[in-house]
Amino acid sequence: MAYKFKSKPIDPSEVTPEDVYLSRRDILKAMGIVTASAALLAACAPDLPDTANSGAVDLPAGASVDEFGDPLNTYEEITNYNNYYEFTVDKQGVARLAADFNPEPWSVEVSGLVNNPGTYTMDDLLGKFPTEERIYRLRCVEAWSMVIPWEGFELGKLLNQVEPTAEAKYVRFETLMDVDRMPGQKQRFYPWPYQEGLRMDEAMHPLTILATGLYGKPMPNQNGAPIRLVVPWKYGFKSIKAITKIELVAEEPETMWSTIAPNEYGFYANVNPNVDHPRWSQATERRIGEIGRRASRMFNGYEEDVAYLYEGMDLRVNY
Ligand SMILES: Nc1nc2c(c(=O)[nH]1)N[C@H]1C(S)=C(S)[C@@H](COP(=O)(O)O)O[C@H]1N2
Ligand SMILES: [Mo]
Repeated sequence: MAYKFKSKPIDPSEVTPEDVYLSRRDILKAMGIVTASAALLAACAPDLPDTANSGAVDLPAGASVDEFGDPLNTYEEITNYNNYYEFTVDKQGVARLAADFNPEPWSVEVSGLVNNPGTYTMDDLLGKFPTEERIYRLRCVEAWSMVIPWEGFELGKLLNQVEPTAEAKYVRFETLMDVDRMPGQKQRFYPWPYQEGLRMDEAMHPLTILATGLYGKPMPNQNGAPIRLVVPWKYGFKSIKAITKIELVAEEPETMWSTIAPNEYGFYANVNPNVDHPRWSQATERRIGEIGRRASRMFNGYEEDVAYLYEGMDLRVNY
């Protein structure tokens, strides 16, 4: 793998509260992650303590490349080629159809197996959880990809706040259900509302964010305003948009795409160039804005950060 964050020794005091969910051995592994996150964070957080990015890959402030040196997609590309079936299945038509969607007021209900359930307005969330820039690759299961500078905060911070109980093993997410505002929901074929899920350790992983903007601006409607999930090592469909509900549950939740076609879209949906979709190869992808195709990377290039989550699992079975 070409991808390697030059990790530096890290003071255990810098390890964030996800250690609550990790064994001591996992914490050691997680240090690489913390460093990786710090490197991404460094792109936009001039007020970070000096220790946060020394020795790590440094992306200069306002970086216009990802950690592989690949350029960011333009704002125009990111906002005019979208998957958002609540509006239309036409990727180049989402922007126009979503233009009048009003994402205010908005609140997110966090419930289920937690000690502190709550309903958070966007002001609550943005007040409690300062956002930072994360430059991530987004790789759609349809084999196209982009590099996107998201603004967001770690989902784990919100989950820590609601205190999942010991029974909570998965997190379930739901998109707004409102046929009047989301005309695509008139298509009865789809089992609305869109829903998705993560295993608890995936949800707590520091790369997993709730994104509220991109390119330093509030989230455009077509990208999932006002708040959407971004899980960069998984196929894009896991990154559910316009979230209104987050529920902590004991069993693996149903997801919209695995309900529609369980043999094609599994629960895990980790980017994996070695496991083809039943109808096409996943070995390569088309980066929007480029001619030709490029090789797809294991876990979308985040292998060193996340492979430990799947140790001992057969990724062909758990696709
Ligand atoms: N609610 C909802 N979330 C969704 C989708 C959708 O149709 N509805 N499409 C998914 C798919 S398939 C992809 S590839 C990404 C695309 O995100 P983007 O349009 O911001 O690039 O959103 C995901 N999240
Ligand atoms: Mo996708």
